[in-house]
Amino acid sequence: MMEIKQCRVAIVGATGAVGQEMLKDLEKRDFPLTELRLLASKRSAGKKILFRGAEIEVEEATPDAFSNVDIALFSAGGETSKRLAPEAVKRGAVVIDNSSAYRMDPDVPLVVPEVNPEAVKQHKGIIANPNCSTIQMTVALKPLVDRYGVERVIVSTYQAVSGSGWKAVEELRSQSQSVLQGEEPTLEVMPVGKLDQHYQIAFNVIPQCDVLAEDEYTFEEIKMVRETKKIFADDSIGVTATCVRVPVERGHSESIYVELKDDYELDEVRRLLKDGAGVILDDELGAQRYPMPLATTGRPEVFVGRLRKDLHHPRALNMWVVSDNLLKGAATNTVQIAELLLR
Ligand code: 25A
Ligand code: L14
Repeated sequence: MMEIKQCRVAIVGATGAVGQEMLKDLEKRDFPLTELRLLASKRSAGKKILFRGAEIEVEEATPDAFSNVDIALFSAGGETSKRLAPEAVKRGAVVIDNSSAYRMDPDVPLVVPEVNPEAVKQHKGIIANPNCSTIQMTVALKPLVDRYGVERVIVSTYQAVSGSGWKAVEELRSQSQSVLQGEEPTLEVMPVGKLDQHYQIAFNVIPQCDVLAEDEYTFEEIKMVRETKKIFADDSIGVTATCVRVPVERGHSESIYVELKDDYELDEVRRLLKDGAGVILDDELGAQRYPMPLATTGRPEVFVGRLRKDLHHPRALNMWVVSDNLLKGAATNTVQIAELLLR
């Protein structure tokens, strides 16, 4: 790992749903940068964006835009990362990439700062930010992995549309409006797949996030399986995922069944989660307290509730995990990785 002396930062995809949150996080967390460059496609070049009270002009992301950049935060989709991340590294930058392009590359650390911060040290220029659904699940599992070991995980997700970018958020809003006005909604974005076949997401639920991958699983589901093993550096954790899109703007929810390796007491699990790094336990069903996407929007933590013993398997438990997919699922985790680099 090379040492970073100055801190000139670039955001690639600065005008996007995640890029905008990166900008706000750098501001909120008082990130010690000396210069900030905002990059996007040609379409957005010339746009002006406020940062710490001053206007910064968006530039087209080209290879030479990375000269004199120390850390480049990428969130402009996989194709852009494949094309430009090597160019940034060639020019001396460390890339922290939000796309799925490099996550499973053995030379690229896949990092959740609360779970495997030490992996950052192995980087050769590129560090990958995991998938949003995977990040929040691993933060919630970490205290259980450390104390009991985890044998098996069965997860179903309830994913917000902002995971697919601004276009998807706009689609949910305009479809909702059309339906309420008695008009025919336009179907253009959801689900994001390989076919030109779309379904209404407003007032509906779509059991497909991302494209078909293999063995009848979607790529989003496969990412959860593979990335979880890589982050915990343990191929033996058995993960099964079903990823579902719901008409929510922001905040992914997950129903998680966990089989532990050791016996457990629910009180102890509760204590461990309460003290877990980056976790907020919000769990009192009798008082109708549990995490929900609306309440987690804008917050950087992972929220856990609905903790209960499985009624069949003595070493299993069930929980409900919610987090802001644009923050801990993307922008905040990326900025936290950048903070690790500076330490
Ligand atoms: O390619 P993938 O992997 O399938 O990724 C698809 C989408 O996923 C989002 C991101 O959406 C991406 O487009 N995404 C990526 N990683 C994510 C993550 N970890 C993620 N979502 C959640 N979690 P997005 O729209 O929010 O952000 C896209 C950003 O990338 C910039 N970009 C696109 N192509 C680029 C590029 N930057 C450099 N080079 C390229 N070739 C993009 O910049 C944006 O910042 P932009 O200039 O396209 O500006 C986006 C603005 O313009 C509007 N807009 C979008 N499409 C059009 C448009 N305006 C006119 N015509 C259009 N066709 C948008 O409203 C936005 O404000
Ligand atoms: O792999 O559409 O990081 O919700 C995460 C969000 C892929 C798309 C990733 C979505 C993206 C996914």
